[in-house]
Amino acid sequence: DDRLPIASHTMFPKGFMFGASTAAYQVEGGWNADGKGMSIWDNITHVHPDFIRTYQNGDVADDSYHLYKEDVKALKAVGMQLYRFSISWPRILPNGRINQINQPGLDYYMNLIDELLANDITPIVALYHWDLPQALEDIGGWLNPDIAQYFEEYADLIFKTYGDKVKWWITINEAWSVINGYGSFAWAPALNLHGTGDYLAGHNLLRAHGKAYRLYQRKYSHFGGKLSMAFCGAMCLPASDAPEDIAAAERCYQFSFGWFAHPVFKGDYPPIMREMVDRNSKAEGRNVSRLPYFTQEEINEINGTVDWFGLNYYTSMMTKNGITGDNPSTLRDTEMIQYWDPSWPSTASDWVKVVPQGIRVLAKKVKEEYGNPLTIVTENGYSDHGDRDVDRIGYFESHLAEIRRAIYEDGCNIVGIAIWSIIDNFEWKDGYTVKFGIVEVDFNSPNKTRTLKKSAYWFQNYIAMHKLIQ
Ligand code: GBH
Repeated sequence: DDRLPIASHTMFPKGFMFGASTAAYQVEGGWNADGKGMSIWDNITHVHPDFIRTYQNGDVADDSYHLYKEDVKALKAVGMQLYRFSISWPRILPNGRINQINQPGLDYYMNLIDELLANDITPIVALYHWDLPQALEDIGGWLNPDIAQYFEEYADLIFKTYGDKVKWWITINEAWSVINGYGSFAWAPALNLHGTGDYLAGHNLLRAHGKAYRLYQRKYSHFGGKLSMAFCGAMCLPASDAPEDIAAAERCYQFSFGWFAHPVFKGDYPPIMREMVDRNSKAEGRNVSRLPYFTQEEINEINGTVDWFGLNYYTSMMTKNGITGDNPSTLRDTEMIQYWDPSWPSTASDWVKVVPQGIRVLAKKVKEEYGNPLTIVTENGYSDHGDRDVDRIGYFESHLAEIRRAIYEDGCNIVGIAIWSIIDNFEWKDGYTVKFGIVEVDFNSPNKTRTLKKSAYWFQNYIAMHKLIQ
């Protein structure tokens, strides 16, 4: 047995993988280099610079487009065995469609993958981490049902090109964040179609994922890769023992993680979500529910389309029964009121409080809901303004301890973690002032000098101390 009880208090199981994550728009820069097309984040930050609190953008970022070898060096220095990065769709297909392929874009990721493999670092590759080709947004983006096919065509090219070297795939990173761009002003493309556009976008994200998965099964299964989505949401803890608060926390889970995980594991939306949105739609005098229906064919296509569970966890929220939020909206449909427990420490991100026990509750929920899937924690991290790196160490220490409890005490099948993030990078609406890296990046230096922080040295030690010999 790999899971020696004697090691349970300190060690991770044999084979457990440590690694780190980034995303294309947040690190690459080279926004128009060598034939890359525009993404919705290039567009929104150029047209509306005030969309970002600091008026910054990802035009140059960490310049990983040119400096990826420095990133691999940093990963290697810390002793990381996994690197999770994303491919920029418009770097490969400048107009989003398969009729125009940008060879330098394909070469870039090939070089990165080869560099990783030469350093014994296993790539986990996400096809979509939010930088949609602007050309596709111009024809409706994730609201356009045809996007599922465009995504399939893009996935086909990616699997064909890198399939022999990449065994771990994520189709969509955080569909629940993507839909925020359709349901609010807060995220690109900022359409604010709350309670309608978000459900439509989510529907097409699921259809796109299903098509990419089936395509892999049909054409590329000989590569033996494993596909997933990376799921997210704040973990919802009931505000009290009252049954109505426990039920509200359950709805909260099903309207975030469950919205996307339930369909890909079980073929359709969580029943409670179906019921609430249908009921509210009807009460609003609509004949058609705001939450679209899958056809039977689509259900068959989507059902059973994850080989592993990509779990992103940063924080939790207290949840109680009640009604709030725009009418209509996903929040209002959920019928919940959320708040942070005042005892939870803050971070530099307004939405992240430090709640390590939440990751264990979440992992257990995933185990129970979906039959204990193979799980990798695909994101987990702590933000500061460059001033709280010691608290970052405490964050990781406590979350890793909860992950061990989830493994040994709850029997969760967690086999690795890719923390957010190896390097400081473009933190979306917070620009470069909010930092998640364990490696500092000097954004003012021309070569974006990378310097290991204390937390990087801590991680190096931690990995050495907590891994059972392979
Ligand atoms: C992850 O998202 C992302 O995958 C990663 O790219 C990111 O850098 C990392 O977290 C750290 O932020 O502006 O108030 O509307 C985590 C989920 C989704 C949380 C978007 C913040 C917007 C908050 N995030 N959400 S707001």
